[in-house]
Parts: sequence; C-alpha cells; structure tokens
Amino acid sequence: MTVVAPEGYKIQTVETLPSYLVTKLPPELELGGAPESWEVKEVGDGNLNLVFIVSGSRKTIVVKQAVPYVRAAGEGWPLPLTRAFFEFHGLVEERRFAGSTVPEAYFYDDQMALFAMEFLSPHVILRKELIAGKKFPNLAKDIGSFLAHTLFNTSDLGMDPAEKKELVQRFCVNSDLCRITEDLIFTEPFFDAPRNNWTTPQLDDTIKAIWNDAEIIQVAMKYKLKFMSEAQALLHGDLHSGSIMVTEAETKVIDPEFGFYGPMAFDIGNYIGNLFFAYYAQPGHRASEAEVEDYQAWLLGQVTETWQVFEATFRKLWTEKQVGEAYPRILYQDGTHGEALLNAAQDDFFRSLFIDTLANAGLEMHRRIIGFAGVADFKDIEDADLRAGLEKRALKLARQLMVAPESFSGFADVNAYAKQC
Ligand code: SR1
Ligand code: MG
Repeated sequence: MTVVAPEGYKIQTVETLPSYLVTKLPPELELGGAPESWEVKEVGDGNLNLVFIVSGSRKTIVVKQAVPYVRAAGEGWPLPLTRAFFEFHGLVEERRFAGSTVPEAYFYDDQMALFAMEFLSPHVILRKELIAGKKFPNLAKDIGSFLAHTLFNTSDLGMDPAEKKELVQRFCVNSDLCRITEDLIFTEPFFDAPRNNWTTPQLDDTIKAIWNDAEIIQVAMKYKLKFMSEAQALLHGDLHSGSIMVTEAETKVIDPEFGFYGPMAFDIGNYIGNLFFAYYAQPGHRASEAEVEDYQAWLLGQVTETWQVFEATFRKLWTEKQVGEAYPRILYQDGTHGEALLNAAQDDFFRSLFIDTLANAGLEMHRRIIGFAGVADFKDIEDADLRAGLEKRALKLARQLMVAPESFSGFADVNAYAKQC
C-alpha cells in the first residue's frame, strides 16, 4: 500500500509545531505568550499516532497527528492519514451524545492530518491505574452511561433514519482501520499469522490447540461477518482501558480513531474483555493474596455494574424516545398494546446483545494474548511462567464466552465462571 499524503503534509516535531499552530489556532484557543515560549512535549505511547502537549502561559492543548504508517511497527506497515479525520469527528459525535465523558475537540486540519483537543489533567490512562490497583467510584456509571448514550442515539432506535444514513456514509469509509480490526481481532489470532506474538514457549501448546479448534474459528468468523456488515450504531471501535482516562471523580473516553458503524456488542464486549484481562493479571501486580482478592472483586463488580448501568440507561432512552424509526413510537408508546409489548421487545434485544457482548469480549481476550497488540496488563509481568499461567486462565474464560455464551444468564453467572477458570 502506498500512502498519498496531501500536498504540504509534514510530520510535525516539537520544534516545528508552534510555528504551524500559530497560523491555524482559532482565536478562542489563544495559548498565551509568544509561540517560541510555548512548551511542547511529544508524549504518544499508543500504536498509531504522534501526540503533543502544547502549553502557553494561558492554556494547554493536545495535538494529535497521524503519520503515514503504524507508529508501533514503523514504515514497513503503511497506514493512510485519514484516521485523524475519523478521530476528530468521532470525538465530536460522541461528545454530542455522551457530554462531558468525552473531551472537547477544537479543530481539524486535513492537510496536516492533525487535530487539537482538550488537555486532560490530572487524568491518567485507566489501564495504568488498573495495573496499579486503584479503584474509581464513578467508572462503571460513566462507561455504562457513555455506551448507552452513544450507541442508542446513533442507532435507528434513537436517531432519525436520514441523519443516521448520513452518519453511516461519513464513517463507513474508515476502511483501513476497520481492516486492522478485521485482521488483528477476528482472523490472525486463529492461525499461525506472522504478526502474532505470545508468551513462548509456555503457551505454544495452548495456542496450537486454538488454531485446531474448529468451534472457536466458526464463532470468530460469525462475529467477523457481523462486525463487517451490521451498521447498527456509531462505535468507538477501540474501547479498551487504554482509551479511557480517569481521575477519582471523572472518566473521559479518548481515541475514537477506529470509529465506524458496526454492531453495538463490539464496543461493550471490548471493554468488558479488558476488565476480565485486568482481573486475571492481578496476581502479577499485587503484593499479597488478600490484595489480589480485594481488587479482583472490585473488577468483577465493575463488569456487573457497567452492564447494569448500560442496560438501565439504554432502556430509559428507548422508552422515552421521540425519534428513531426502529420500534417506532406509533406502535410501542402510542399504540394499543401497552407497555408489555415494549418490555418484551427490549428483553429480547438485551438478551441478544448480552450474548454477542460475551462473544466479542472473548475475541478481544484472545487477540490480546495471541495477536500483534498485546497489552501491559500481562506484558508487564516479567515472570514468564507466572504470566503464561494467568494468560491460560484468561483464555479458558475467553473460549467459554465465545463458544457457549448462551449458557450464561447474566454477569453474575459469568463472574462465577471467571473465578473457577
Ligand atoms: C496496529 S494498531 C494495533 C491496535 O492498537 C489499537 O489501539 C487497536 O486496538 C489496534 O487493534
Ligand atoms: Mg487508540
């Protein structure tokens, strides 16, 4: 693949960014002081982009720029610059529906494949905090609510059909980032792909068994097709604990560059899969058994509460909806059937969504252990034997979530199973 950059595109550095910004910043973003005096740091540690923090005497902002390749892999893995467009517009749409759980996006520049957004301080990436064993009283409420508001309001349940189709059109061309997900989550973990990367030799036999597991491969392909073809809601597309920043009081969802129209269960399952990940990794990070147990109980509580808040909020939005032609008001709220019909429709919807959420959580767990994009929860455990033992437990739950999601009646059941693995 050859990436064609817009004319004038230049990869920014801490030295070049101030003189570029000074010509572009809207007046309300006056940072204060001369550009030469601004402090600029490059802090990106994600897989894809450059991330700068730019501070003047009055204000600090974050600037993100796409480079024409996958940052974590280098120039050998080219990647189009359009992801900056999708991340900027993803932030705008999510903030429209989920309010302050999403940072404000200020401006986007197509030529430089770059945008500016709110600087979050003292917020820290959730994954780091889960590894450090910190608890956040508002996390489940905020993420459950974020999921309900973004997914309901961008779907045919809660959005006018013409507006929804326009949004589908805008986001459906995020094909390069979708392709990464299609490859890295749904396909590569299930065969001996060159980019895979696991704890070897400890997990070799376990992983070979997965490649020979016809049942799991069929489930992965069933959900890959759903991912590729069900334009149900505008997804964040990469909702893991590295895409969330937290303080004691606040939760902010960042990084929606993988945003596109897909099945709701993908976002919810991604997040839940990452909570289970953190759960299994705890013995590698806590000093005592008692601390492990205490924090694991908190994490399982997060799983249950996130789903409860999501479901309750989504049900309320649906019951009170004014627009959205799926399950229209004329039949369900204003019709002659009373609330029983609506309740039955909602029960059926949430049961299917629950099952699909479990399968997607299982997929996310497989790919983080077998595939290209491992995460610090496990990677930071230096003792490879300990790490592999914990990863095997995670894979046991992940398989059950994929091949037998119908066997679970709710998250209490799933959590009980998770403890046995
Ligand atoms: C090449 S990108 C690898 C992973 O990083 C992103 O955060 C997504 O999770 C993607 O799958
Ligand atoms: Mg990201």
